[in-house]
Amino acid sequence: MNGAQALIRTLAGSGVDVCFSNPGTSEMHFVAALDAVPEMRGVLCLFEGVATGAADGYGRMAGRPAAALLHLGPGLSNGLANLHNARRARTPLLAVVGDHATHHKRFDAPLESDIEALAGTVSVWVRRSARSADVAADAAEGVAAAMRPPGGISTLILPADVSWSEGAEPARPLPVRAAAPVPEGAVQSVSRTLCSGEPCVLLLGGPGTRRAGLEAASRVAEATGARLLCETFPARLERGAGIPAVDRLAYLAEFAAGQLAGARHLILAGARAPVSFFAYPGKASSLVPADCEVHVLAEPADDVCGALGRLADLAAPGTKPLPSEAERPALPSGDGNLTGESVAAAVGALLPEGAIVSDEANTSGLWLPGATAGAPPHDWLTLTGGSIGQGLPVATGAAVASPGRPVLALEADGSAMYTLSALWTHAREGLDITTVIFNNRSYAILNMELNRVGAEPAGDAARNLLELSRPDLDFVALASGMGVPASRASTPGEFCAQLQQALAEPGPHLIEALIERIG
Ligand SMILES: Cc1ncc(C[n+]2csc(CCOP(=O)(O)OP(=O)(O)O)c2C)c(N)n1
Ligand SMILES: [Mg+2]
Repeated sequence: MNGAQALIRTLAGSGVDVCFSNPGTSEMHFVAALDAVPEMRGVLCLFEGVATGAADGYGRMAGRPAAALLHLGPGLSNGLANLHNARRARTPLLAVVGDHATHHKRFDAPLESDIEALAGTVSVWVRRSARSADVAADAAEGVAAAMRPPGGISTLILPADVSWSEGAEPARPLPVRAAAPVPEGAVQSVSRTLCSGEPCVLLLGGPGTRRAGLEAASRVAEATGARLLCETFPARLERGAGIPAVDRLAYLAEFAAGQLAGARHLILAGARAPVSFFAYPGKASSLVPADCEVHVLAEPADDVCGALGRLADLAAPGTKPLPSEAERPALPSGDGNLTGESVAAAVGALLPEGAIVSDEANTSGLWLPGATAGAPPHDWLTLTGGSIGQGLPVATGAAVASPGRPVLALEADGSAMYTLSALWTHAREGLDITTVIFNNRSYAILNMELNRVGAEPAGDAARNLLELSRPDLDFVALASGMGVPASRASTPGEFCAQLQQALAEPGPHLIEALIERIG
């Protein structure tokens, strides 16, 4: 068996059975080996940022890594922005980066580059396999490292000769370390703080935004009066009717300050102490109020939900969680102008049970949390690292990980364009993804930020860098050209009819919602 075959068999045996791929010459033996190992599903992505974002979406939903197959340093570089988002999401993910054959490297051929340096910026584990006899054991170690709580990116660098040389055999999966339990003293200390009568905020992050964490946290909030919040961009937030609701910490620092105002104690459960997204002249970077003490109940790598459960048993014995009520907005109608608000109402009215929402709606998404709070239970995946171009790839991977669950990609126009070729993979794989493009023909948020950073008011030259017009983007044509059936809506009535139809039919659809920008 050659190295590539042993590698793929090892991955499949370790539960890594999907590989989002954009291969090149140095990965040809890996590609050829896919026919020998049918347990591995290769999914072609037309840009590496789609492959890495898809592996992120897959890992968030499956709780185990997908592989992303990338071509040397340049392929990895194209994938780095969404690996950055995956790192922030703490997604288990295995990047397999092909490289030149070992003896070829010293010739400094055109694609030669420092792959270790590039991988190091996002990875918890990096290994260059030296021999085909080692590659399977290396892969097993990489998978275990990616799975180690809190989860992260492992990068396996695979020289072409390691792939093609014989003498390899598969390796067994390695055991994965469980999340560390939080010491009893820490749980007791936080419980005393919560029961002190002083104003407390409990900030959830990481695994704490899953149902078990939310239910325990809700009990604590009910019993002690603590305010409940979660991080601004959770990797995976379970929400909807029957699940306790939690507000996300606001993106805008001035709103976040309002949410945290008056807190004497900030208790972190899988979240980090909140900071402003950007610096603004004369404003603080830390969002922790001046006289507020920070307590860590659980680090992201700890057993966050276990700690919250034990905390609830101490601070809230006998108290039940407070679930969200089932409640949907009325289906908007009529032929007025479509707005972010009416799109949100339609999504809230129609969101199917078990849906997975990949949310990169940006400014147009302001009304989405409110409109969907009482919809049937669903998962909400957000832009964890702030690097736009994540939404369509994450939807891809979430759909591959969760057959039978409808996926809704709520996508701003500017962000969509970074990784639009994900649509082709939606069509190629027949994925049940409905993409809604919020087309406000603008980098709207940057119009807002221009004022907030105290820059000069926008002149024509500045506006020229913030408006997505001249020419207008035609998302119906773009989607159709990649095999995704598409339509355009400019009124609430049109949008509702199109969304109903898209959700009713299996397979990918795209709706271009023409809306005004806010702000
Ligand atoms: C990789 C990356 N490049 C650039 C940016 C800076 N950026 C933040 S928001 C934004 C424009 C967003 O426009 P759009 O997606 O249309 O959302 P809107 O603001 O219109 O709601 C840009 C370019 C970023 N966050 N990430
Ligand atoms: Mg926009």
